[in-house]
Amino acid sequence: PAGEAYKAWLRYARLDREFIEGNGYASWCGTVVTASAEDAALLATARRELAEGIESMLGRRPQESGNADEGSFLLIGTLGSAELQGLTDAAEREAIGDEGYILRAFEQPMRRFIAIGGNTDKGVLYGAFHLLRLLQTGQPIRDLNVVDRPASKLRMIDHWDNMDGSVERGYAGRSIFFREGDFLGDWDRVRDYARLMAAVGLNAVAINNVNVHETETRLIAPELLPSVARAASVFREYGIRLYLSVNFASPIQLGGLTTADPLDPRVREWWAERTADVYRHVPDFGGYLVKADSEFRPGPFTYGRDHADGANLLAEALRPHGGIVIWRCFVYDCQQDWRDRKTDRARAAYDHFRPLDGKFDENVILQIKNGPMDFQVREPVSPLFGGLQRTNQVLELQITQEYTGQQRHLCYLVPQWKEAIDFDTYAKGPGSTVAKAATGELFDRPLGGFAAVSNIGDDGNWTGHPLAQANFYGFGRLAWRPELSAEQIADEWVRLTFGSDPDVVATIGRMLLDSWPIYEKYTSPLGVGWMVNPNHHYGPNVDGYEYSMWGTYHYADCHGIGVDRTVRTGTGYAGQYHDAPAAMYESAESCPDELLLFFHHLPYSHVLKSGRTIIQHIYDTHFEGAEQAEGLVETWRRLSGKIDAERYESVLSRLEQQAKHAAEWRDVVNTYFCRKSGIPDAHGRQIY
Ligand code: GCW
Repeated sequence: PAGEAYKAWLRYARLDREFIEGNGYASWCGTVVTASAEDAALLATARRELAEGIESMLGRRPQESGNADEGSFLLIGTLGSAELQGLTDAAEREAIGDEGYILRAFEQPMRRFIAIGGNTDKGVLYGAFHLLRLLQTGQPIRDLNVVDRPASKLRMIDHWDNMDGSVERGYAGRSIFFREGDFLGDWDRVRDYARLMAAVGLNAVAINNVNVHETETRLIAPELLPSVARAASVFREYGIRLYLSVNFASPIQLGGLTTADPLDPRVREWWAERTADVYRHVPDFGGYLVKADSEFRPGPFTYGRDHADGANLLAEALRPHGGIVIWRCFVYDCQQDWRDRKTDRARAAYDHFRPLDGKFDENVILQIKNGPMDFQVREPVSPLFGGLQRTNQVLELQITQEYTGQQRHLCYLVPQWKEAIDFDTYAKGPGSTVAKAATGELFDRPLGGFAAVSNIGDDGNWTGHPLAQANFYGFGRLAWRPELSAEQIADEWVRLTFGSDPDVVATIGRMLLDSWPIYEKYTSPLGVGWMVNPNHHYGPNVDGYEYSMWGTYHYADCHGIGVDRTVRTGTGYAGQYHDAPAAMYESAESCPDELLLFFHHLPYSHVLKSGRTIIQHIYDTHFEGAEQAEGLVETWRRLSGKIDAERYESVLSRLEQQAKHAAEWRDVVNTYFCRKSGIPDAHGRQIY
């Protein structure tokens, strides 16, 4: 594919000539000098990226050789090299760690240069992308002085790609990795993807679905490992480590054993041998990602063992090679009885994993979804963050828009993620945010970070909806620096993707920031989830999950709606939080409106903090949300002529679909609650 949308945030559009001169870009960027004792692999990548990016923006390819003694140039290299050694001090070298960098302008008598230095070549690569981003967004570079490092070690993308080429919950075409049971072999596309990842600081990728089916089980078998190695080598060029999702029952399905019992010596030996073979092919292999005892996937429960036994089995096999196990906490009873009001799916992750805190090996990380249910439009934060103190953890987010409009609706998710990341667990008193728990800072854990389910596929624009690229970009930036605001990220992304015309920047920025609230309004009121069609999860269906066994109820009847999750009269879920948030959620008075029905079952006439009743809130937000969805179409139309036709039309047609579909949501939800409650709309609007 070609075209503007394919280039995403690496568009490197030509900058205005006057601007280039005014900012001195050309004089700094005429030459790239690479300094390093050994020409480490990622330095070559960094040099190539700088040369190509600069050529595209400035119209002239920089020279890639030259010395660092005189003239003006970019100087890239490791801080240990002769050329960069004197430019920084021990404190800074320490501060940037093994993935960070310094980016600094020097004006000296014989020479002026911008140094991009890291302790490692990987740091240099991230520094190069940082400089390119500054140029692309038109920032001054004359007095550059940046000292930066990522907040966390693991910044990972999980693909739910199957080897037949399909993508579970994928809304942007087919897999870029697989087709018909084998690797697709389009390594150029994979490389383009690796560039996009590295440019936002991501350093890990799991290429296959956590639901590991028969063919995918063989990814660790001898016949597929050469292709795995090929994929790994492409990602390696960009500092990204490859991981595989594995099937817990592999010893049986692949190894011909009669058991996969984690404590059985033959099973341990099998994993040790298979894993050693994986490392023979991929020496820097990242490790295994595992979904076990969840939604019919095999796991340690079959053998009466627990999740620590299961995870530690794989940890033992990976440890000699420096690999890690990422073990998912998405474990719950998916065949529950609605009459049983004590079983609450929201409780499940905490109930399963909290008692195991401290039992996991050092190279195990527990991967916890942001909310206790499953990537709904609005959920509270999983209480497992703050519940675990002696276990490595990683926050799992969903970039692919399974429940948030499936990339047909606009829904910029960064504000939602920010709420999760900034949530205060109170695990060590005030200030114990999820960000600190996930990075490992809170309890001084050796490993941690952020993972998210990819929203990309082989569509020409990667993400189906061109504006959905902002979510992928935003995840990478947040994983690098969780303190960034949703506004900053939106602004940066729009400039990189559409240029710096102030009208374009302001308009698209506003559209992005408004989009999650709009989506929430016409879909899910007050923390109610799951009002979607079963299986594919697209479109309104208020009782779609009400009468099945997945534990996803809202209990709406003619009197009221919501799930009582209080300690006093409900499932007790609210008590899984530490004191302050537990007390806030326990009482309907202090529970924030947007989560009220997640924690409480209340009559339709209950008055919210906003002053409206629940039923009136449902009507008002649905009318308002559908109207605002229409407003997005109008807003976008005003940008006609300012955006290339391909992207303009593609966004427009999706916004039009969204507006129609939002009206359907409005009508289905409003009429359902109007008939259930028998209470009319206070404003007498037409309800179908
Ligand atoms: O959100 C649900 C999805 C499943 C997914 C599962 C999970 C990969 O509907 O498609 O399976 O979560 O996270 O394991």
